[in-house]
Amino acid sequence: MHVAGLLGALVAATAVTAAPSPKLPYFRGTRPRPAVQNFVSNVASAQYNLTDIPGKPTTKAPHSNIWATLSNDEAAEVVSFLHNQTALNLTAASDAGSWDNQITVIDLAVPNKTETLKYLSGKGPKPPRMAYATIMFNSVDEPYVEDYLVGPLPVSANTTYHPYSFRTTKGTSKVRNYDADSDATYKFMVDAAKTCDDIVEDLLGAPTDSWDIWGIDPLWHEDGRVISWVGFWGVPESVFDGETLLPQGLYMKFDFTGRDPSGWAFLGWLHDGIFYPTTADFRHAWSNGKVAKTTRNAGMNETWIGTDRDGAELPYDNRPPPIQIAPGGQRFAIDEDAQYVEWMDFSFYWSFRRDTGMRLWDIKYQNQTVLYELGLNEALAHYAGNDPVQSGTAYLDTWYGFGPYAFETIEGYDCPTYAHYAPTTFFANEVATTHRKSICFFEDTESFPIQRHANGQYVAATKNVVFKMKSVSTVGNYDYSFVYSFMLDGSIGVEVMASGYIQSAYYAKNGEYGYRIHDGLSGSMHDHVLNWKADFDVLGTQNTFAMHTVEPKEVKYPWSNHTRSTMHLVRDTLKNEDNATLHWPANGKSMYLVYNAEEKNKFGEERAWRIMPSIGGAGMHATIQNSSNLGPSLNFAKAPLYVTKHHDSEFSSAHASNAYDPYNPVVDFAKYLNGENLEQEDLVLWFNLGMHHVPHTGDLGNTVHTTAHAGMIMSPHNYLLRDPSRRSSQMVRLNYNSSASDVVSDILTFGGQQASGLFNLTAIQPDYKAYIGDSNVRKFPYDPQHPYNDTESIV
Ligand SMILES: *[C@@H]1O[C@H](CO)[C@@H](O)[C@H](O)[C@H]1NC(C)=O
Ligand SMILES: *[C@@H]1O[C@H](CO)[C@@H](O)[C@H](O)[C@H]1NC(C)=O
Ligand SMILES: *[C@@H]1O[C@H](CO)[C@@H](O)[C@H](O)[C@H]1NC(C)=O
Ligand SMILES: *[C@@H]1O[C@H](CO)[C@@H](O)[C@H](O)[C@H]1NC(C)=O
Ligand SMILES: *[C@@H]1O[C@H](CO)[C@@H](O)[C@H](O)[C@H]1NC(C)=O
Ligand SMILES: *[C@@H]1O[C@H](CO)[C@@H](O)[C@H](O)[C@H]1NC(C)=O
Ligand SMILES: *[C@@H]1O[C@H](CO)[C@@H](O)[C@H](O)[C@H]1NC(C)=O
Ligand SMILES: *[C@@H]1O[C@H](CO)[C@@H](O)[C@H](O)[C@H]1NC(C)=O
Ligand SMILES: *[C@@H]1O[C@H](CO)[C@@H](O)[C@H](O)[C@H]1NC(C)=O
Ligand SMILES: *[C@@H]1O[C@H](CO)[C@@H](O)[C@H](O)[C@H]1NC(C)=O
Ligand SMILES: *[C@@H]1O[C@H](CO)[C@@H](O)[C@H](O)[C@H]1NC(C)=O
Ligand SMILES: *[C@@H]1O[C@H](CO)[C@@H](O)[C@H](O)[C@H]1NC(C)=O
Ligand SMILES: [Cu+2]
Repeated sequence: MHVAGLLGALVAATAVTAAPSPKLPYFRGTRPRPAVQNFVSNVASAQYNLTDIPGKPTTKAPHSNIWATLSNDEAAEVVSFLHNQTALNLTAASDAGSWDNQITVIDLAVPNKTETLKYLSGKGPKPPRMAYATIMFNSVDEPYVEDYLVGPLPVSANTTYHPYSFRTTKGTSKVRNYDADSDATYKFMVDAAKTCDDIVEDLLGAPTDSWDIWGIDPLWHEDGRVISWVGFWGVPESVFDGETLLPQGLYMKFDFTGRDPSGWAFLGWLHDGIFYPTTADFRHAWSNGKVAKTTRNAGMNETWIGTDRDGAELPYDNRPPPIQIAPGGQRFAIDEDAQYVEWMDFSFYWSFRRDTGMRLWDIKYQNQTVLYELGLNEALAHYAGNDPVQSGTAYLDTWYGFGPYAFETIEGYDCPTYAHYAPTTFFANEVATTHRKSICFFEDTESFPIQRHANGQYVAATKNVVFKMKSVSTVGNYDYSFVYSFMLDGSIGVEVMASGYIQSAYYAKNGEYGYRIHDGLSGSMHDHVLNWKADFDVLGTQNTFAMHTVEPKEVKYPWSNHTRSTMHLVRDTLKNEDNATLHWPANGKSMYLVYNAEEKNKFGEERAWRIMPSIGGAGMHATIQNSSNLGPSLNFAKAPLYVTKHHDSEFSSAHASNAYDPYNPVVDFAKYLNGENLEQEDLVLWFNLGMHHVPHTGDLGNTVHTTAHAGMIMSPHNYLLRDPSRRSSQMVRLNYNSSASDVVSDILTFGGQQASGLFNLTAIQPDYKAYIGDSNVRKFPYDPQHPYNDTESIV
């Protein structure tokens, strides 16, 4: 077989020479080619019997996961410890009213990198387990929220608690809570609305109590007053919670300054662009027929609100589509206890946070750390509109948290049925909540190879097997899917995709801020900006950020008397944080690299990692640079990428409490950019992914992932001496001779296998009866009578 292959190859070369194509480079057709050399070492191959798929590999993490979420016991101890501190005057969360102090969130206070690196290199003790608790101090006239650091854990005589200010730029995590009385303010709004029940019924077709009334977030501050604008929203009567598609175009303004309801005020009605400062004005205009009736945004039960199959069936669509299977079983190893995974040349630890969801730690490639930390910091959805509710809305989603809404994924839809699933737990309001199967890990074979090539004698290709980690958070109306990918060429991908219900505007006079997408509906334009921390440690912590730019140039070469207009490569580095606010260059002309300047490959080039957007040029930073809504809380979102020098105190670009008082943020990201040197320092990259979202009719019923999708990719760049995907066995080379009767003379498989045998698809069908989803296991305080409870909806 082998000898025949060599002969066949020679004949093939001759055959191609006979018919050269003028469009091909010369060597393809005209230059005689050497015989194909089969320089192959076949890897020992295992035979998989598909009725006997091997079990899941496990592994032992090199060290314990010092970033891991608190255990239930740790969290319970923190609650008990804090309740024992009489100075805090805490009320159990389950009994707390709006005038009681209570613990809202408990999470791990992630150990400082400085101490962690000492520990990991064997030069320091294991960092102590520390927790932080966010406490709402509501028993006072000026209610506030503050984080407390509690530790070390487990609780002992050495355990202390004190205000946690270290990771703030404000000098304190204390932040005024202007929304402590939301139950009372809601009643105040409804009472005010009811005074115009007849007008509401006339204009909207149903009286006040048929509608939901809610509005801007965060609360507005105007002339020293706390202002809320609210609108009327339809309440879908079906299972589909498309309330954010049902704004009614009627708005009310309130002053909710202070805690004494006698100091609150109703400030006016707004309808069809006309503001009525008093109810009397509104009633007077209405009685005189001066309040125009505009097209209703109706349809609480209509199919356009829902997402069920609708319309004529598509051709052949009653046949099952292709699905993914894993005939060889799981090809990666997990240490469940340590939350640690190994796939091919990669390994990393994961953790989960109430504010930001899943997070990756100590991502190693070929046994070398590449990223110390990789994870989301904040997600912004900044709206605009002709009406005060859309114009007044700018969500900072960590306030709601990505953790609480990371519900169970759907097998066969979010993740293949063969995925490995992990649960997640968060601690809020003194309850530990676990969502099973809320993170999935799986390999995915892309429909295109990672490599291929052909000539007249052979064709070769390598399967593009990608390892993915995914979780989905449904934060109210929107569903965010987060995916981390690891590839055979060493690339690491970060992606976010959005779906779910848009938040929309009433159509009238909103044409400048969105498209009219239904009878009475405008898609409300908004920017999504999601900020990630990528703490690179490329071959050590001393790193430099370089920009290698392709630039046009006029060159006069010594070998020519004529100047040529050509291009060349310009190498530059970031000197300091004063110019570390970066944009992705027009026409992709710059390569952004992170390397240790001391670590060059044998050709003298720095062993770098490159970072670049991979998917979705739909928007990488906020359009609004000076937001009236958010002030400095938007500072992380002004540019696509920032580089800073690492500090333990600069833990995140945002803080979940910023939304309480955006103009006085606990963390103001701009303060991280203070001129520090960036050459051969421990660098942190902060990048944004996002979308300028101007919803169109295709966003009904839900936004689709196709275009609501953005990604970043980080790839080795001169880091190795050649493409590492050559190590994969999942490749094929066919030597062939198109003029021979037996065309393919050699099939080289390198130990890779075509799966063979019978695969039982019935056995891998998801059991949807077992889905728990948003119902979840609550553990502390554990109520055996009610093991499952719904997470409170935020809409
Ligand atoms: C595959 O495994 C099944 C169950 O272990 C066994 O009955 C069958 O003989 C095996 N087939 C082959 C081809 O090894
Ligand atoms: C809190 O006080 C109670 C009663 O003194 C004690 O039983 C409990 O152990 C204390 N909790 C902690 C975490 O110290
Ligand atoms: C403690 O909180 C309660 C409300 O839970 C409040 O009535 C009381 O005044 C507070 N005590 C102190 C000393 O602040
Ligand atoms: C990190 O270091 C700071 C400064 O030494 C210290 O105050 C803090 O307790 C450390 N740990 C955490 C979790 O912040
Ligand atoms: C408390 O701290 C001291 C000094 O660091 C240490 O010797 C002791 O073992 C600690 N006690 C406990 C219970 O952790
Ligand atoms: C809407 O649908 C729900 C559930 O399907 C039904 O109970 C309700 O009566 C419907 N309302 C209208 C107005 O059709
Ligand atoms: C990584 O370390 C493991 C265990 O020490 C070793 O077996 C393996 O060869 C190393 N891999 C590389 C790429 O250096
Ligand atoms: C450039 O021009 C000079 C003068 O005409 C000539 O002598 C020389 O050979 C030329 N050089 C090249 C590289 O063509
Ligand atoms: C960055 O700033 C330094 C001086 O602070 C300057 O020398 C350098 O050219 C700047 N680089 C860029 C890319 O702006
Ligand atoms: C930002 O906007 C405010 C009004 O919201 C304005 O007073 C201020 O001058 C603006 N600042 C800049 C730098 O544009
Ligand atoms: C396929 O799997 C189903 C469900 O596990 C099982 O009932 C059935 O017997 C299997 N069929 C074969 C041929 O093994
Ligand atoms: C769970 O829901 C039940 C009602 O179904 C309620 O009585 C109970 O207090 C809830 N438990 C928790 C921990 O929220
Ligand atoms: Cu959107």
